[in-house]
Amino acid sequence: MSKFYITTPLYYVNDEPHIGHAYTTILADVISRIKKKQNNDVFFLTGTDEHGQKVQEAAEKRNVSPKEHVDEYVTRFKNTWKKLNIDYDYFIRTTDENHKNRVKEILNNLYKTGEIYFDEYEGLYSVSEERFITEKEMEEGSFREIKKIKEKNYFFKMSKYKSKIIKHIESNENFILPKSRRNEILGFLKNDLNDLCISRPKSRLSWGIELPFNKDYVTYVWFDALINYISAIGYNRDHKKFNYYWPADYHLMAKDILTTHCVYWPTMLMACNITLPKTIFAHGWWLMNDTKMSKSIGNVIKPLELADKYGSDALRYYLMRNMVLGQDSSFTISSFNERYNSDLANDYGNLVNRIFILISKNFNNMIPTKGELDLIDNQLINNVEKSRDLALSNYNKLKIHDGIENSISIFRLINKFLEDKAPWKTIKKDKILAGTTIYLSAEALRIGTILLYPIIPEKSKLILDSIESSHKDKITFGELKENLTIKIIKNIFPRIEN
Ligand code: ME8
Repeated sequence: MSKFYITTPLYYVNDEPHIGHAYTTILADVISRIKKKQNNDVFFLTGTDEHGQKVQEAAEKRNVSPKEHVDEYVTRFKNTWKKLNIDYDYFIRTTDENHKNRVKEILNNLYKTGEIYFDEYEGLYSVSEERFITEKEMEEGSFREIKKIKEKNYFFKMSKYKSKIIKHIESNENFILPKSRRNEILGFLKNDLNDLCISRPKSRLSWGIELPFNKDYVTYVWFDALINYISAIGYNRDHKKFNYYWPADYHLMAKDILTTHCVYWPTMLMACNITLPKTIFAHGWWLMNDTKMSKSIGNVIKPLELADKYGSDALRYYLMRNMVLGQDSSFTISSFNERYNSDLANDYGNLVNRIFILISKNFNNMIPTKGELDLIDNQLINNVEKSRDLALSNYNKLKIHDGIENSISIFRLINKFLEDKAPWKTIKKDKILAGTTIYLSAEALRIGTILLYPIIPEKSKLILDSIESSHKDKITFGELKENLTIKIIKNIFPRIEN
């Protein structure tokens, strides 16, 4: 058994969870479930980023302490993940005592070894992004509320690691994926790399982790938040656990936070003499009318509303099927309805109904026994096995949308097989022939359903339970028990009527 450690970003606790957050988290959940099925010892981490200016301001506005504010707001993320069947192993909050202590230890060590120094600095500061920006970044225009600030601060010697990080990226093809993002970071590193300001004076911001070597300052939110990936798995506390899970196999995120993860984080790790993560994977954005979905623009779709209306599986399915990993994708209600109706209601749901009705009507709710196989039967088995192998190989390459398509194509094969064999006709003359057709259809349905389990865990469990199977079972033909009395389920994916 090998270990597999996967993480999502720590979402800003102030924001209400939207489709973008849901996408990354569902993707991590799907990958975790796929890896578990392949017998990996998976650790799946998610959580919330709870310090900083915006949290402090939001708490002041609500007239509560920042701690009360985050304790209340974190439940919105936890409830959403519960509703969406996110099976994480640990939920970390940057306000956890353990996390804060690890951050302080790291700061202390880096200060002692001279990796952090004190200096006066005059520069451009983006209040909205809570960080100093370069002249070039200001000219590019994506930063708001820019002020010129002159103050004394602590700096991490990030510039010192410039050639080392370039070398690492160049010699590790899978360190940043997809390739386009890797090129983007290598392009960014062609410019000067500044040292990183890692403190904020308390006169400006008090809601943060206090610097262990100067009580008048708190830690810059990114320097604090990135450390979660190691503090959550026992860094400097549970050495055995840390050495087992680290380095992370996948840090998942969207392309908006590439620089912090591909430059700040690795250089911080280098300064601490810690191995770098294996892969940083940046997926695309969910767009609404060609603009990124984000709270500040106010064009967000709330996942809970969709999940309440159509079920969490329907939402998980749409998000996984409609985004090609790495590319942007547009969210529209009409594409949601279309996808649901064509794949889940028609191809899958109707097939489940059809097979279950055939079994209840003609075989007294029992899976029929199978007789001799003919050419068409063997063709079905071959084609289903081909689709299954393609699905597994695509899942392995993280081409989740292709893996789903291969799995759904199994249901289309079964539908066609049933049309060709018409067991509702043959049953009158040859019960064994019809029974064989129905047995093979139910068995192929079982295989397709197990393949879709990581994407739609709730509905697939209902179907598998009804035939006394489980997602852990083998996906080869011949596993389904003959003469088994099944629980008939009806209308598993009711059509969405517009
Ligand atoms: O950046 N499409 O938190 P955040 C796809 N706290 N994914 C999206 C998305 C969209 N329109 N919008 C958000 C932060 N996401 C920091 C991270 S990590 C140590 C600290 C997802 O709440 C995507 O994963 O802004 C993106 O990278 C993340 O939410 C940003 O979350």
